[in-house]
Amino acid sequence: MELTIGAFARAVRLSPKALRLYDELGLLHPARVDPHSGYRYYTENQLEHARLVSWLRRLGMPLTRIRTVCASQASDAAAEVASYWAEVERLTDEQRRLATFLVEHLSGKDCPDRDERKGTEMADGPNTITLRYAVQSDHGRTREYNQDWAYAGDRLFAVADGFGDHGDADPVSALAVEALKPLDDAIPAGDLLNTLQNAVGDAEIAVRDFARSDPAYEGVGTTLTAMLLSGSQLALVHVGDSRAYLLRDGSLTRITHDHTVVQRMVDSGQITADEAASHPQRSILSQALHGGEIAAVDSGLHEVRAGDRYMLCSDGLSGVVEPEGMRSVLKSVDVPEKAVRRLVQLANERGGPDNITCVVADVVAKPVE
Ligand SMILES: [Mn+2]
Repeated sequence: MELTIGAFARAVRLSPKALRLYDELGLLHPARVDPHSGYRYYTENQLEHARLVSWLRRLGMPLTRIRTVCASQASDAAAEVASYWAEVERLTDEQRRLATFLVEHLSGKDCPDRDERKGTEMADGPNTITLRYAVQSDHGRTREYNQDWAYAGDRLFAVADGFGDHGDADPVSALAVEALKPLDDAIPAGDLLNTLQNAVGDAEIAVRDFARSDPAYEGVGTTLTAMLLSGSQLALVHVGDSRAYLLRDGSLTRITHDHTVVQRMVDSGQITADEAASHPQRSILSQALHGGEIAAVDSGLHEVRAGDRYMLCSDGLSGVVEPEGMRSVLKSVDVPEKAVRRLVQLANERGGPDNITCVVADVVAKPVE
């Protein structure tokens, strides 16, 4: 049965204005628009869809993800909502820590000894944070093609490692990275992490569309690890087994968790981290951007400090150069271009069994003039 927009709105407890907005956003189109009067009509079959959209908006889910949920089978949709909510909780945790820090910081503001607090990030206020960076991607010694793709700019850096047969097309990793690149020119107003997550949603759609565009592309996909700087905050998104590391005060910390079957075995205590490093199935991914299930993307916010050095790499580097080898290069080689070159060279010296891609980004504080 056909319903007028008013009747449909009442049935789903939304305003006609909200329904017009959903139409504009591509979330829910009327079943029919009268060509003469412009009146919109809906069908009863659309009631459930409308309620779902409304609930997802109440959750605060970004539009691209709502579209994905609506287009998915129920079980995939459930997994997507669960993954979205896990991200929200992680973000809330980060924000809680930041709020606690701010309360402490601002409480100390009236103290005459506040100059002693200069070691904290906020006391670096009159400085602007910029990045010095370099990127290199190399075939390695044994692969015919380079399926890695990377980008480094003033705000954005990203590494992606594509897989599957893509014929003559650019590697799928390129689709993912290109979808993020507009963020390097301008970050839309709003929450930094949400902005980056939305862009990853776009990247995922680009990869999915490509993977489904031709049966020959079945099984193609990519990892994606990316960071976006705004002010003193770096947002991080990560899916797959490329990695991000932070060198701070001389020690190297991995800040991403591999989405691999073997890492799951480590997490559940079935094998040790050492066994994982040489496990024959170590490159089998548990999450990636591809034509199938929606990926559970990890994300987080980092407060940067002047002197921090971030490094992103594909598994062609981390698979053959142990953390201590990376740390020693990152600590001793000052210029990012040279550090990147040395790391790629190290991986090639160890056989270069895979494509090798590496980004190094140094956090530099520039005094405001
Ligand atoms: Mn690889």
